[in-house]
Amino acid sequence: MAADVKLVSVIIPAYNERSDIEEVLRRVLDAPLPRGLSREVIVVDDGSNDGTSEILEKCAAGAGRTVVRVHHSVLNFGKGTAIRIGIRQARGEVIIIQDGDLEYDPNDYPRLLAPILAGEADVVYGSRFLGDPKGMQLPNLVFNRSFTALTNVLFTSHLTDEATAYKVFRAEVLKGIPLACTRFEFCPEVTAKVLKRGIRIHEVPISYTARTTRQGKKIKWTDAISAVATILKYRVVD
Ligand SMILES: Nc1nc2c(ncn2[C@@H]2O[C@H](COP(=O)(O)OP(=O)(O)OP(=O)(O)O)[C@@H](O)[C@H]2O)c(=O)[nH]1
Ligand SMILES: [Mg+2]
Repeated sequence: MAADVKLVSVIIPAYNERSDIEEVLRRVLDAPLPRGLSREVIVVDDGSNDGTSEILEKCAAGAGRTVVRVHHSVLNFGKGTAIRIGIRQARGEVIIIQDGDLEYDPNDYPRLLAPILAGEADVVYGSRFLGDPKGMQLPNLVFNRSFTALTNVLFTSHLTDEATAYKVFRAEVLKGIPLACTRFEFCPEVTAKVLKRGIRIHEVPISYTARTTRQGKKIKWTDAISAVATILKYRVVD
């Protein structure tokens, strides 16, 4: 049965994204949405100290009819904390997690939303590997592939891209899953908890153009260790 969706909440965690955040917001506000849907945008600026906060205030004020709410944290608490703050504030029936950089393309929203609108899925991941990922560094590629394989073995799933940032949920489902993540463990924690609840993750192909650490990528090899520890932990505990 088709889902009754009117409002899509786009949650953007952002930390020191001075060079990209204005363009990200523009693309999010301009992105096509299926007929009848409107959007709200919740940016969680996590103690940025590079001018991101000021840019966000200017953009929010000039956003026109779309609601853009900016939450400023005093300190840097991490991407996972920022997403949890965004989830609490979201009022839409569907939640899209949108990174605050230009690696992912908001033009993919209709494709990401389609399975939920058709009533075929509660959770949709945008798979970079079903699309044509550009510029992904070899260590990231190897980790993403291996980590997805590990997830599939642990949870008897058939994912092609667990660590994608484009994760879309029916809000009711996501709000019903208690999360404890603070930094980059959002992805493995939410994946484990969704799969453990017997909820199928539907994947659709997306486009992706990676950025490098010099261009602002913050995830580090230590986050890979943390991801493995997190997925193993939530295989065992709830
Ligand atoms: N609020 C908040 N956002 C963060 C933090 N660290 C990273 N981010 C945001 O999270 C997003 C992803 O960070 P990246 O450094 O690009 O890492 P990535 O490889 O794309 O990471 P994932 O897609 O999360 O696996 C970007 O929008 C960052 O601004 C943080 O400490 N707080
Ligand atoms: Mg990124």
